[in-house]
Amino acid sequence: MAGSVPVAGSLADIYPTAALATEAPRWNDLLSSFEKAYGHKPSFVARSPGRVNILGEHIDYSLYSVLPMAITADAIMAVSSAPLAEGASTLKVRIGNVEDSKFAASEFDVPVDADVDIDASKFEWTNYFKSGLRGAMKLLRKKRGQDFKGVNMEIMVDGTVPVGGGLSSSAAIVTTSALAVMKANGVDAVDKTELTELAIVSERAVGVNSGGMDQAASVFSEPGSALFVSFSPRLEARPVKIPPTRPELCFLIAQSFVTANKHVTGPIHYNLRVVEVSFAAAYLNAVLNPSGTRLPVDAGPLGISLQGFHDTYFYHANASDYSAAKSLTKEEELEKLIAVTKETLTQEEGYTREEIAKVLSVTVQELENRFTAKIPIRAERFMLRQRALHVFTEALRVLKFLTLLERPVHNGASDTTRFNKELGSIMNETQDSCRILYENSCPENDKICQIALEAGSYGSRQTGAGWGGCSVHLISVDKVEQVKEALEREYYSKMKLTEDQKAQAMVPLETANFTINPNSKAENLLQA
Ligand code: NG1
Ligand code: MG
Repeated sequence: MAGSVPVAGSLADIYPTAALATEAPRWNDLLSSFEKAYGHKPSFVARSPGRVNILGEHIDYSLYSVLPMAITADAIMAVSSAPLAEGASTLKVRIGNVEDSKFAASEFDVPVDADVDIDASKFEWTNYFKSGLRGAMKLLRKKRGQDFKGVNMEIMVDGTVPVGGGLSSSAAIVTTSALAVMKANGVDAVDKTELTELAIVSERAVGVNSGGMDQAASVFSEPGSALFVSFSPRLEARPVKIPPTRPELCFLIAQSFVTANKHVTGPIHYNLRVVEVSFAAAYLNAVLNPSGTRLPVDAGPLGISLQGFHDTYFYHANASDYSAAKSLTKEEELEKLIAVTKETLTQEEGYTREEIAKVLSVTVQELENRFTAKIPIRAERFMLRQRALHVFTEALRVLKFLTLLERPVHNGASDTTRFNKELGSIMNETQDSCRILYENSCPENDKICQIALEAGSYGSRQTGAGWGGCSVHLISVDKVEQVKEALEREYYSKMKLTEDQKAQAMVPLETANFTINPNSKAENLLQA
């Protein structure tokens, strides 16, 4: 699916009707905060949404396909720009946030002849803008020549995606920032693939070595659809519609209010997983592929991935036993990889650096230079078996889920219930796999899933990076209230929540209208 980012005509092009009553005043607040801060009107507003991941958890950076969808919550930025003074050596950015008590305004200068400097060791909200700026400037220089200098910018931000909640607040801000910088520099049609790729690389500069799911969902999603995103052999996204014959389905998002901060816990959580799956790819390659085989360099954070191992493995299998391997479907390939992983990575207790280095025929120092110098982590043992098994089984679940979701219903109610149960049980398997094999769940989300299932959810799982954040539940519309009441009674009522938190705790997304126009630059919306 190619194309460029559309210019929205009005807020009604962007939000579902039900959201307009709160969005219109919010946009007006943004515009008046801008004027108050800078003394004039902005020239445009850029926007990108958060996302919820339906299926495919922690496999995007192994370059396997995932199934997220955009949500209504988003980041919006009002922007104005001014040309640089003659001979200026820096461009100036002034940036503020509608919630200035939480996100303090700041000003900074960026040398016009160097990359934007980001100190990833300090957690500052403006780093996300800086990373979008840095990526966009790189792209602009590629297009317009290395001496392209950019413009001064004034920016006011408002975000409604909860931070650390697994709904991708970071990608929403990075993508909006990149879009805003492109537009401020006169690019009117931003190519979606370019924007996504630059947002992925930009976000890594903030210190999280993420895959590309969030950025792709933020840029490519279409109203009323989930999105099937593939990363290999190249970034591709296509909308996935739930057949209109199935209006009974609904996804409910529930917050745990456990905040995961990847910037603090990266070395033992997210970034460690990235290193573990890259080790697993190298290890499986060393044992299972002909000696001397090198994995292809790819878009994974460390330049190799389990998908790269996958392709190489079947390439060699095809070469040596053409008839046997040739006809495997994607599903059968994954089944085969699950079996060989169980036979090859037998150590339940994990692997030490020494053990991995030995199999890769390198020294421990060389192993560290290659893998952990770029992504610092803290661990003595690496759980290669568990992590690889999660990735391969999860990749398989995504394919099965997609087939089921798009299958037309033939026999009315009985078919429908059966399909919904099957879809739900795939989500439940994902939750088990995250809890047991990938170890990225948390007791609160396990509890929330259990409560929801007992109250009638078909399938319940933590969504996003995990170790907190939110969960997603597949429910039939007539059971939503029942599930919400159970969660209220058994989870939320036991916490001290603010009114805002209470309002955000549970958000149902009906299939008929579960996404919004995802990524729009809106001009002349001052009257909206
Ligand atoms: P969250 O933390 O939910 O925004 C992260 C990664 C994704 C993906 C998921 C796990 C970032 C920006 N995004 O998402 O790429 O790996 O975890 O499936 O870190
Ligand atoms: Mg994020």
